[in-house]
Amino acid sequence: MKISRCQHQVNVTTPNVVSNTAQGCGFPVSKPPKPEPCVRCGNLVQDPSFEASGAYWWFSDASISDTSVFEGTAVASMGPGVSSVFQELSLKGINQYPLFFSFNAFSPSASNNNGTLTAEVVWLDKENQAIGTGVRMFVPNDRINDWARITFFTITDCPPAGTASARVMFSKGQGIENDIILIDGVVLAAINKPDLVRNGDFEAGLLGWDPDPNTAFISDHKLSLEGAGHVRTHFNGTLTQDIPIGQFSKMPFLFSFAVLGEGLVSLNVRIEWLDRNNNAIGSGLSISIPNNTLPSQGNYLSYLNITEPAISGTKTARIIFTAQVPNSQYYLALDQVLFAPVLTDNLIQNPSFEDGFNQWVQTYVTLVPLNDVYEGTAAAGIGQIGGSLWQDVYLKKAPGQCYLFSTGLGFRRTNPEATFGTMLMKVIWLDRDENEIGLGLCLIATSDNVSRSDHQWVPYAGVTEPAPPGTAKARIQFTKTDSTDGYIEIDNVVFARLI
Ligand SMILES: [Ca+2]
Ligand SMILES: [Ca+2]
Ligand SMILES: [Ca+2]
Repeated sequence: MKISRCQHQVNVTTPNVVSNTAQGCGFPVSKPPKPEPCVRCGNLVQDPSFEASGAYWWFSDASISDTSVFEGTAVASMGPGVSSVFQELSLKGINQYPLFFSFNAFSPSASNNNGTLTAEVVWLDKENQAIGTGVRMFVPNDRINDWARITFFTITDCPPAGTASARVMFSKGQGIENDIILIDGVVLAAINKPDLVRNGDFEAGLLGWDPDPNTAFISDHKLSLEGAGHVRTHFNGTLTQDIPIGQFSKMPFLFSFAVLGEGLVSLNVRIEWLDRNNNAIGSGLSISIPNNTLPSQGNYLSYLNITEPAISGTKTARIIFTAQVPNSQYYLALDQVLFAPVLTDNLIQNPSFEDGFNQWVQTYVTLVPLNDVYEGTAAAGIGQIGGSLWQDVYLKKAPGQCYLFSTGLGFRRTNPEATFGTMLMKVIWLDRDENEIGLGLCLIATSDNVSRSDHQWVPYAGVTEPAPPGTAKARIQFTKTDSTDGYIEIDNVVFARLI
């Protein structure tokens, strides 16, 4: 592990950070901090992709499998029946910051009843006693299936004083038939602030949310991604929440949600900045999901974005979901909305290929202008001969800092026997002369992407190691091998600092 500038300073800065966070979990009372937070910032999970034969994980009725791998060459396979997989990890240097938590789940089994899944982070003191729960997600038993992979995103609360380590644990309930749940790509990394959304998981009905008209977006309990509640609409309409962010003015925000659509439904999502009189004074984010994307997904699809920084004078952020549901036989459902302050906006230029390949460099990549892209009107596609795509991103004061990387990958086949090849996604550190000085992250999306649909989007996410001394830029690079009748598309690329 490289010694970073930040790690040298941990002991020096810890008292300040703790006093900042002592009042309500890092919410400053007056001015927002302009932190150079000196926090252990990379992925805290050891062997996050189960590539080391489970050496760092405890398995009960689980094993390492090579079928339907999400990332790398191996996955944790839970079941049949009751199973648990967990790891205890040190939180040294986390300084009571909350944690961003992500993982992917899928089932290779045709069973529609693979058992329930809980995913939790438990705070442990130095005697290894549980002293609190950071997050506990419940996934209903018919949610994880062989239709589509689901990438989950959530944020814990702040570890209480005295927290020394954390237990990250997945627990699967009894299903029927050959019930299996695969887990892969686990990310647990410090984030600047907790989630600010009220009732973002819709477990308390529509508390905190404003549907318009009020027949749109009703509370529902039959199709949840997480927990036992979500919202669903069979009509055109909007769903809005206003979030006071006066104390976080000029900060960007991580924004995430998951959406399920049946039929030719589309969704537009905006974040607007409002002043003290509730007048809109700017836009932080606008994304659109075209009407062929969700029906081919066959399950919830999650999105992860970073807003522009809130503009001066912003007191409130307004989240606005606008659903287009042209036929009441169709529906659109939402669950698991997150909105949390982070340190930078999205550092990728033209992240969604809405301006073609402007800012990107590519070899054998085609622009895909279809109405089933992940976001907007276009994606970048790499086909049968393979290809590569990259962008160099300027970084400010990078040494010692870590960055969140995420993207949607679309697996499109024109033949049931198609292979997709392998997509490598790398973050490479560059010095000011563009010499390559280190590898920050490498994610491997494999060809073994068994799903029932001919086109499906799968979100990938990872957190880099700390950038080494001399880092001035990062190259965000995608490379795909050749394949037969299978294409992998790229859309909605994110690279930003969480802490
Ligand atoms: Ca793996
Ligand atoms: Ca829910
Ligand atoms: Ca796009």
